[in-house]
Amino acid sequence: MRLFSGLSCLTLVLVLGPIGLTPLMAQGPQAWLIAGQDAREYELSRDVEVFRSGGASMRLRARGNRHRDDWAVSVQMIDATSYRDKRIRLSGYVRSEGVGSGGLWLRVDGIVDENAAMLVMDNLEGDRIKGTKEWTRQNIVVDIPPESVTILIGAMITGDGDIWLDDLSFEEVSTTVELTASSDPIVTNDPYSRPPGVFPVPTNLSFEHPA
Ligand SMILES: [Ca+2]
Repeated sequence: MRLFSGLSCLTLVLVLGPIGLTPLMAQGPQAWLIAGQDAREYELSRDVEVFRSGGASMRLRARGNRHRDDWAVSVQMIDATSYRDKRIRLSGYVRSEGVGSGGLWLRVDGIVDENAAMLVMDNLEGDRIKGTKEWTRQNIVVDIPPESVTILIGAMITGDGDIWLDDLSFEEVSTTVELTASSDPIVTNDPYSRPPGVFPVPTNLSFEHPA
């Protein structure tokens, strides 16, 4: 277990709102929500003009000129039960225009000593897309601990600009595939309560379905 030192404000704030992730505002593609302390400064939508495949992608856009340290995430919550003790790879394609930074993120929440805990977190810090960039593949590989209850996946944006996400995949991989983050639990003082809106399996990963 570790303290908050060295963690980004993103991690800290998500921990403070363990799984509630308020406010959750349904604006985007089916099964996707926007969250984060600055969520109102951003807009989540399904974009039918810019996409990598099919006829739509997911877009996160800053409303006006944002501060460099503002951020928001898109999120889908998945039941972790069937993924426990497995190595999972989340991959997808990210495109950006004038963005502070952006990229995939993944977090695994669960129960430790009957309290809510963040078990694994990877937001590709240091490896995010910046500025303007065409479709770029990103990967997150983590082991899903046995205490896991929910897996949260999505894209994050900081500062100004737009990012798009398309063609996500979420799959079990061999343990020979290198991890991008390891389990480093942060346990809260709050009892775990299961959030609403958890999907049994990853849903609408190509963003073809509108809300
Ligand atoms: Ca698509």
